[in-house]
Amino acid sequence: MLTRLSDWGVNRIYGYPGDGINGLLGALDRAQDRMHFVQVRHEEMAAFMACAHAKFTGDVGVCLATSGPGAIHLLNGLYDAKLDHQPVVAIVGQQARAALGGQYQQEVDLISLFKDVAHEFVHMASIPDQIRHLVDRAVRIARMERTVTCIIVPNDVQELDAVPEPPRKHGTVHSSVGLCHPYVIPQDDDLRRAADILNSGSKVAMLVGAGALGAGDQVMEVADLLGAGVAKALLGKAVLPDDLPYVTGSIGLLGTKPSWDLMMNCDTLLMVGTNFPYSEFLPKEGQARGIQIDIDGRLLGMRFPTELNLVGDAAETLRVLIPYLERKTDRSWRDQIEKNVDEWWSVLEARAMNAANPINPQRVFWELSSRLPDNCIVSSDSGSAANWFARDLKIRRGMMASLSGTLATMGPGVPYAIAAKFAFPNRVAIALVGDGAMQMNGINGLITIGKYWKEWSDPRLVVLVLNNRDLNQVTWEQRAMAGDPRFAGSQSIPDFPYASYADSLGLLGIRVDHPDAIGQAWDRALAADRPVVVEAITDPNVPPLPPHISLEQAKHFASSVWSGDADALGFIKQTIKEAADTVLPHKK
Ligand SMILES: Cc1ncc(C[n+]2csc(CCOP(=O)(O)OP(=O)(O)O)c2C)c(N)n1
Ligand SMILES: [Mg+2]
Repeated sequence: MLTRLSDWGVNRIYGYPGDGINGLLGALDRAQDRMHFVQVRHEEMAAFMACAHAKFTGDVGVCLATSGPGAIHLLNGLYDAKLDHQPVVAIVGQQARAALGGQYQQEVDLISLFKDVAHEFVHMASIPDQIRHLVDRAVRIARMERTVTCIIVPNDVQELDAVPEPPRKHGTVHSSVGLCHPYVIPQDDDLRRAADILNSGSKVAMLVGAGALGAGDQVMEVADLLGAGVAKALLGKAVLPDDLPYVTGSIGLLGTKPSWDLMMNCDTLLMVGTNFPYSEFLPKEGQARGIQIDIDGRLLGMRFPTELNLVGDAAETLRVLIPYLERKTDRSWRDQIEKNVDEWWSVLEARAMNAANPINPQRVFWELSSRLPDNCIVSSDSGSAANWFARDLKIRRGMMASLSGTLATMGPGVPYAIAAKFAFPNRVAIALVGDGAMQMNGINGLITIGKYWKEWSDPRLVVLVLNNRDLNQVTWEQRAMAGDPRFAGSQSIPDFPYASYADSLGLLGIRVDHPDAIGQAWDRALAADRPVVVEAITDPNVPPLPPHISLEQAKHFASSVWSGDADALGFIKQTIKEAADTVLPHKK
């Protein structure tokens, strides 16, 4: 099994032991020259790391867990991979064949358990002769379908002699390693139709997502020709650098005002590699002519009634489309977009600099933004951090950035950063997470960092914790969506000494409770000789406002939910400050 995985180029497995996989662990011990086993604290973390490995390297990620409880623990991380279309192979143990069906200890119906998350391929080996083709098919299908696959191996099968080549007889399978991906491009007629639509529009908007990662040059060229503005779905944050004047940044609830204006005023929409879910942030039906490009035809024409749905690889499709595009001579639409973007950055700066109690979380991200090291890899988590990650960080060329986009689960921020360090030990990894996510998974991730960081050629991995003693994103959702006051019983979380805990693990902890200390804290963290936890004591009353909210709406919102909310005074003040920044002119 391990030989075949290394034939596929796999050289790292994230996992956790158990007697369901002792045969494989023994083999891993003997294969240390080829296969690195990374031991996590919890199987969910192994699955997040395998997902992040796939996200950051483009190769298949592999995780390993024992039968029963270990296998079950993998699930959430595997769904994260499945929903964000990442190739991950899960290998799990099972009780001995002779016990199956006997309500044996730790016997779980694993094929059924994994049938949804690994629906493209889940199989149990009943003899060693199957292992070669099960590995070949699991890896090939994971890569081809960009999804999760699963191999289940009963523990007694693991003890049998390997069969590197099945006997040549009826009823055996003779498989091989390797998969060459094709370029998928639309037909010429369809490209011409796309060009006609794009050439006849006068206000073109582009929306790019994770599928356009690696197509940045082509996206830029198309945007230049069409005089378009480009908004980025959350997982597409690293498609284009944020210092380009026509990049309007994120879209949606975590989005920016220029992205909102771009979508509300365009007459033509070109979507590339995105499955951004919230249609209300896209143009109204009938407002714009739409074209969508996606490698997966099943995902086309689903969020906006597009006129033309092109199946194709993002970079290659744009490359063959470009010769048909005419450069727009009227640049007034583009000029307006650039003006909006320029103003928006001033709004964000003003919002970041608003005083808060004690620290405004936006300021922490704002100060990090200009200090991001070249080629760093940034991860974030579900929570208010995702808002500031999406809006305030100016990503530059060469950087990578991700979080759990579609499942939007809490918990992957720190494990993603760990996987980034294993895949690229010479690059700086930065995890930006809330205290809830930190208590859920991050704290145990620090133990794993403590175990491994000396193996990394550049030891810098920085974890930012927004210590607001609150599950803040949901607190705001209670107020804004449900119209309820904050329910302290579900929202308050205990304080925890994140920085001193990091110290206790031999890492560096930096606790910041004053806005003037933020810059220095980042400088220290990014120059450290070991992994660092920056614990910022932040104000839970700073609202992650949706981008298009007016001052009136903000006042209305703040006053409509104030009754019974212990924090009303604080958050009304902060909300009005935030919203006012959008409408008041700014000094640059
Ligand atoms: C596994 C999981 N449980 C619950 C949620 C719902 N949820 C989304 S954000 C959030 C709060 C996160 O709190 P924290 O990490 O402290 O970040 P904050 O918003 O306070 O900055 C919760 C509970 C989720 N997305 N995933
Ligand atoms: Mg919190």
